Amino acid sequence: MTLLPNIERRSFLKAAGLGGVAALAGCAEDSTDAAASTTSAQTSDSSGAASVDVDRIAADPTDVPDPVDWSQPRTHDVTLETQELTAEIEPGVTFDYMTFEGRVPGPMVRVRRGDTVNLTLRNPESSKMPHNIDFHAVYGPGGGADATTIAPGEEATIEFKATYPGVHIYHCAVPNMDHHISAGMFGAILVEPKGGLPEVDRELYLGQHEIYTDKAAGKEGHHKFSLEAAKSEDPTYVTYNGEAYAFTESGYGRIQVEQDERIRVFMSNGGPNLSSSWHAIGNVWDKLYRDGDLVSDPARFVETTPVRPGTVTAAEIKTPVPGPIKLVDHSLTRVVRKGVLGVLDVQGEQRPDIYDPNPNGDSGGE
Ligand SMILES: [Cu+2]
Repeated sequence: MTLLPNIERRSFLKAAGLGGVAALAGCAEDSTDAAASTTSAQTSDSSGAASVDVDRIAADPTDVPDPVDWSQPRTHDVTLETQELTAEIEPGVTFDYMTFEGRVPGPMVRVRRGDTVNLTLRNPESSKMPHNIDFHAVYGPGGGADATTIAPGEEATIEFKATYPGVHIYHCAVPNMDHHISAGMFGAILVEPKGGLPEVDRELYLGQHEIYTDKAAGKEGHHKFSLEAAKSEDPTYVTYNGEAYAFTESGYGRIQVEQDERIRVFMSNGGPNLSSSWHAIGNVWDKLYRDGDLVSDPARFVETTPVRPGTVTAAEIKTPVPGPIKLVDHSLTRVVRKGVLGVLDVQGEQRPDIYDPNPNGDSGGE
């Protein structure tokens, strides 16, 4: 996969005169703000945007641990550090994220049913907030949250056995958990069944969630978390991997895949509030591991599936024809106005027996 470095992304947007999500999405209502902000100076000082700690908060969707290739129970030592980082939701729009390991979603933990996880959560001295972690793959108080609640400068260790299979979410679960999750604190733990998962050509890992801020989408400057917006469940942004339009030509670029692949996508919905109506435009969920259930027979040929907050769903697509496959939440205002769009780019030969965009052959195409 090729991803454009963030610096190219910013340069592209400045060169194109695009200041925000409204302009990118062709949204009329906020275009005044977008236009005004692009004509003002682009420095972060004058726009009110904060200086960023990292150029990129969005995890690479191809960063998935290798499949289980062992057949006896193992113990895994896993350390996760909570990191509070200022980064951009989109160019010119900064936000104070809270993360596991400085990325959204947090790293996938991948184990086999019956394995033991020795988990250390570390909260650095520089943090402002307490954090913890609730694994939905854990039998125990708070899924581990009760024993891992730590102040800045502390760490805590728990050990748990992955007794049941499935792909499950993990998230921060402190009292203000809606804020912490909206700031990025969620991920996935994949507990493979003892027989493993069917082999596929490629696996991808995405995380959808909502960001509730005190400004309109696309308004340049520093956006603060808005409790009012959260209580209304009216997010400013809905994103894959914490950034608006991250995996499109306006962001880090499309995710490059090949023709005739079988691709398994893991999609963790952190929420904190909204159910996703998950759909692949121009494709179908060929196999759907509904709600992350990896033991029942997968559903077949499902067009749109709910992925509720607090759930990781796995689904497989095939790529018989070239062109874009757009992964969306089919609550489409979130796609057009709020950022939740990721595009797979299938490279390959036309297959007119399956799809012919020009059956009369009368266009001036290449
Ligand atoms: Cu937290």
